[in-house]
Amino acid sequence: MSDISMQPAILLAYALLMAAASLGEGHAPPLSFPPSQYWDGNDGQWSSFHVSVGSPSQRVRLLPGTSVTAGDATWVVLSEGCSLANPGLRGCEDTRGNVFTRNESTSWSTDRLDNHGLYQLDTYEESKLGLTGNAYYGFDTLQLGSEGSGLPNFTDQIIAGIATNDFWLGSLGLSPLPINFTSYNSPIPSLLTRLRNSTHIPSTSWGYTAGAAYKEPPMFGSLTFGGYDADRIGGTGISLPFWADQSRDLLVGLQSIAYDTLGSVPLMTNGIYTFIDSMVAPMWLPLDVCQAFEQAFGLVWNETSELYILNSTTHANLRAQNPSFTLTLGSGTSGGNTTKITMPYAAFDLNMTVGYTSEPYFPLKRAQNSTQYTLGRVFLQEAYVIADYERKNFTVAQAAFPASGLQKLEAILPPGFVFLKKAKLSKGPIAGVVVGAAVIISLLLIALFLWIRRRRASNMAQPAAGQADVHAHLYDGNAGIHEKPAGIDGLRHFEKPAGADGMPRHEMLGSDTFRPELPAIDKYGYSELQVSERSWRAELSAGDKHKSRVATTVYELPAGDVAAAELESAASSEAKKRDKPKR
Ligand SMILES: *[C@@H]1O[C@H](CO)[C@@H](O)[C@H](O)[C@H]1NC(C)=O
Ligand SMILES: *[C@@H]1O[C@H](CO)[C@@H](O)[C@H](O)[C@H]1NC(C)=O
Ligand SMILES: *[C@@H]1O[C@H](CO)[C@@H](O)[C@H](O)[C@H]1NC(C)=O
Ligand SMILES: *[C@@H]1O[C@H](CO)[C@@H](O)[C@H](O)[C@H]1NC(C)=O
Ligand SMILES: *[C@@H]1O[C@H](CO)[C@@H](O)[C@H](O)[C@H]1NC(C)=O
Ligand SMILES: *[C@@H]1O[C@H](CO)[C@@H](O)[C@H](O)[C@H]1NC(C)=O
Ligand SMILES: *[C@@H]1O[C@H](CO)[C@@H](O)[C@H](O)[C@H]1NC(C)=O
Ligand SMILES: *[C@@H]1O[C@H](CO)[C@@H](O)[C@H](O)[C@H]1NC(C)=O
Ligand SMILES: *[C@@H]1O[C@H](CO)[C@@H](O)[C@H](O)[C@H]1NC(C)=O
Ligand SMILES: CC(=O)N[C@H]1CO[C@H](CO)[C@@H](O)[C@@H]1O
Repeated sequence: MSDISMQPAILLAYALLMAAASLGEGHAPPLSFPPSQYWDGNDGQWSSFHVSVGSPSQRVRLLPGTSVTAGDATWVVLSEGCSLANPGLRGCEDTRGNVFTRNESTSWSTDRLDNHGLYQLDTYEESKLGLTGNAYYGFDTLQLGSEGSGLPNFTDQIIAGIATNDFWLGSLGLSPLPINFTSYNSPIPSLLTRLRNSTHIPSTSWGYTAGAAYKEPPMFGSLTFGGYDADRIGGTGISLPFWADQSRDLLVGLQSIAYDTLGSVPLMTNGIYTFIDSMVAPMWLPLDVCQAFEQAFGLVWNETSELYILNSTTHANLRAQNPSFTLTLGSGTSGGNTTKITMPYAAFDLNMTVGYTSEPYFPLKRAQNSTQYTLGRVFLQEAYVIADYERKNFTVAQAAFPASGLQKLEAILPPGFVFLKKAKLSKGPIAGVVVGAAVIISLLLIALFLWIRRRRASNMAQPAAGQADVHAHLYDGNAGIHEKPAGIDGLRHFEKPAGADGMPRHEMLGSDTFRPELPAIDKYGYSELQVSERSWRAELSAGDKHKSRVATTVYELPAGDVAAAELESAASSEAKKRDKPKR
């Protein structure tokens, strides 16, 4: 706090400025980001949002990414995501929400990043689910919506160009966390932070529901920055503080799952903590819960593809039965305040598309352990989530589906803003100013303190341990189902690090709840050629929900041999099998 006491004059100036601003009662209105009106995805039909990147601008369709770690950058699918990851797939670019071609943007820049911007994605949480990838990071102009939409635009926004098939569409990260690269000496603000800092929105917050293609008429997703759309919320829901582990902020107690068939037994009775994450589609639930689903609906778990593919009989039966599911959420795993989210079977009636084949599947996954318990985008079709990063709490409520066009935007004001107005109204003008100034000064002190802490806690990136090629991740199967004949571009090539200096270093977040922990890759290194993402991921996964996370890490990958390709060897295929998680 010593820096603070040294700057009273600056603080006073700020206080006066803020008081003047608040006298005008001026705050930015919430920003409603209209959906693209397209349904996209290979694992369901998801309501995407237009973002225009580069100059001249290239318009892509992205899905909002609520993951606080993976959401620190805007992900766009690169043209390599089709040309190299899915060569010959007709319509690939369109099904991936349009691709971004870096060399066609004059404003694309990787100057301030090492290694032409090739780094590992920040999939800290998603890697626990076996999802990861590399990206070419760079700075470019980013316009929300289409060019000329009047929505905010930013130059020099951090963009991650992906090609991995683990994430079929790009992602509009909603995280307030900055991203830090080893080669770049200051944390790079996220899109949400820049919206807030440029006073486009009143606070660092958002409200989101994924939309529901199965409604009649279909309802697109709803995304609001700096507030929420009250018309898309169906009940009071439940408000919870962020989880202590910063990377699992949207952690909620899932107390039970039941369905409405007469005489049915509940599918889940022992509560768990689950992470809400729109970066993935399915729900990862404990084995016994999955088995209850299997028994109730005739689902068959495929160990190879790790999917519940429905044959035509099972699918027809499910449709005929048309169960309605009720998820009871609470702050804990039992008791306390709860809210119920009901979901029709239609929300789970999705298709998995691989190549040109599309098959109905049930979006449920067997979790290996508690670190994997996740409610994905499927859940967000019927749930509305509001995240307030300034108060560090969030709300989960049943989503509502009003007649199209209706909207009731509510701003979330920064803490203290409302109080200031009240003080001014309820007391005389002089008292108001005095109280206001006192409040402002204490808020500023808190804010400055938090800001300093946050700076200390900023995430950190380090060079990757191994030689890895971006193409290593160009073709990683979605749960193995995209597994490709060996040797086209499926190179997954990790070599041993050149030396101790090649090892990743991780700087921890400044949180006092933090428990230092190094990812397993530090321990094992890349000691062999790896073709399997899965084996590598399994080692990467670290910690459980009770431990804090390693700081958001962006691994730098070495330059060179980008176009290399290698045949998948028999030995490495075996390694893949061997390394599959055991059940
Ligand atoms: C961009 O790169 C691709 C492949 O590397 C090339 O075919 C294309 O002509 C380049 N486009 C421009 C505008 O340089
Ligand atoms: C970008 O935003 C600024 C205001 O923030 C606006 O003046 C400018 O016209 C916008 N540019 C485009 C291309 O929309
Ligand atoms: C916010 O904006 C101010 C100037 O308006 C700038 O000095 C500061 O670095 C910005 N903070 C972030 C996190 O971008
Ligand atoms: C499981 O999935 C794999 C890969 O899609 C497929 O080849 C196999 O036939 C499936 N097994 C069963 C029993 O359906
Ligand atoms: C579909 O799957 C169910 C459940 O495993 C099985 O009983 C049934 O025989 C299968 N039907 C067909 C047509 O394969
Ligand atoms: C339940 O909610 C009410 C108001 O929303 C709150 O006052 C109370 O403390 C909550 N109880 C628990 C156990 O969280
Ligand atoms: C899902 O797959 C089935 C069977 O392949 C197909 O008939 C149906 O049209 C697909 N539905 C969607 C929405 O793609
Ligand atoms: C956060 O907490 C405040 C104070 O308890 C409450 O008024 C607000 O509704 C909560 N916000 C969310 C998004 O849950
Ligand atoms: C949880 O399961 C994953 C996948 O099998 C594994 O990699 C990880 O080490 C496990 N974590 C714990 C804490 O057991
Ligand atoms: C805030 C913060 O941690 N910034 C770090 C970003 O990375 C550079 C290079 O390692 C560090 O010097 C900064 O301290």
